[in-house]
Amino acid sequence: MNNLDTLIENGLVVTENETGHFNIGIKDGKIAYLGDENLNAEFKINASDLIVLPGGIDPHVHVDQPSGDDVIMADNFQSATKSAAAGGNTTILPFAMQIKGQSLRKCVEDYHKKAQGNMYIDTSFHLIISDPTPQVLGQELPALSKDGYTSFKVFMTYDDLVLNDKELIEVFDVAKQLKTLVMVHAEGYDSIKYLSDKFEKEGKTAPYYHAPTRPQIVEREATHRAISHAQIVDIPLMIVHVSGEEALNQIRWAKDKGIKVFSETCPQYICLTEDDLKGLNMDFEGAKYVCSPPPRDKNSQEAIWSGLIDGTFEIFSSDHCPFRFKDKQGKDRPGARTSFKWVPNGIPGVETRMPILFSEGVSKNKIDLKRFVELTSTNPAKMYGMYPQKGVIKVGSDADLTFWDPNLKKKISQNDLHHGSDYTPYEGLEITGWPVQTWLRGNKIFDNGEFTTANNLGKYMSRDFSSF
Ligand code: DUC
Ligand code: ZN
Ligand code: ZN
Repeated sequence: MNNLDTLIENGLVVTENETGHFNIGIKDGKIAYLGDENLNAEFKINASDLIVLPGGIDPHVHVDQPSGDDVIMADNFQSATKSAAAGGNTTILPFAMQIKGQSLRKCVEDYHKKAQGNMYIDTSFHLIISDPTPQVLGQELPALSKDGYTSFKVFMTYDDLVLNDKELIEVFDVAKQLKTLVMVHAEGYDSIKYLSDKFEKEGKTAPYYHAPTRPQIVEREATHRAISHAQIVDIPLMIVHVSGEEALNQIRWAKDKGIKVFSETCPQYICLTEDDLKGLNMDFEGAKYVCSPPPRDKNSQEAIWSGLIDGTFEIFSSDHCPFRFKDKQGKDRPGARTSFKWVPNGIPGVETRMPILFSEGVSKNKIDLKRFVELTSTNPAKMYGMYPQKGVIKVGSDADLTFWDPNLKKKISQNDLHHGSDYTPYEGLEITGWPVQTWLRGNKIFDNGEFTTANNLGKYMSRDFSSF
């Protein structure tokens, strides 16, 4: 073999088939060797105290997404990908969100303009379909799927995004023809509307009331409805950001029947509860935790863990959707202090997703390293058509690697994070096990708190179809 560029020696490595101490050889940005030989290389790195895993793939993040007239998302592509890299990720999948009336192609072009030259790590877009016109369904989606946009999200709630049942079924039908994967935001519009109006009339307007106006039953009903529509059309479905036991039970029910339903959950559903939305004393502090679906209770956290442990969930994503807290164009937008309805929905989390699952899951012996890798990297790669280029340490794959120090203990602190938000909902959470280096296609991009490459090494990836 020609000289390797780099040999990473003796780390504890999770490969496709086993977990053990191996040497990883890198040549031209790809993994060129995996084994125990001591080959020649320009650079040799001793990783014997570290765990070396495939770079994280966060398949559910929102970046620079229009969020209403007077609201600005806290991250652009530069800050989001920087923050993601520091959190051990080498690929993110943000959404290109269609605004009603807009051509999907134009929407995608706009996001490319924002991302181009501003990516620390690799990036690929899902589409959000808010306006399934005959032109979108008949021409734009087929053309975009050919160009590698092979997944899209639809919403069952929000005034500007909601699709009715007929529209959902029509989109599902097109997905079937194109073999693309549909992601569903499952919360029922009409029940949320009824409950929010009722709570507002009763003067219950603090940020906390975001949670009881979107209770688990609202998510459970929509999850069941989406699954039923998918069953009628006969397509696989991805239920995103599952928050609690009730929706999870619908997914288990469907899987037991042999219906192809996949699902993801997120850090907020194992670390936060709806009590966090109460803030200090039912005050505006609770807005820091407003996201949809909202965090639930301790029982639901346990249920979510059971799904992470037993394999029900395929993916652990962040649903990073950052707004600044002390900002009139963020959580504190006009009207937000008069009703929970106006508080922007979403919390930051791309940098803390993997440390949280490592610490709460691996360090506390709830899941092993193999399952950690599946949930945070391999399954996202397979689900969204990037495997085996991404998501695995294997000869021929991109040399996207994260080095973990399993013994490093540190509390999560806003001061240490790189996102554009001015707070983290996980402030003070003690973490055991941090990513200390991130490598993108053979380049060390992050090393113990320092960024070691330029901010434009990331590439846009067009994707294959899901191989799940
Ligand atoms: N859905 C998301 O996926 N992210 C943030 C807000 C929302 O409703
Ligand atoms: Zn959503
Ligand atoms: Zn989201």
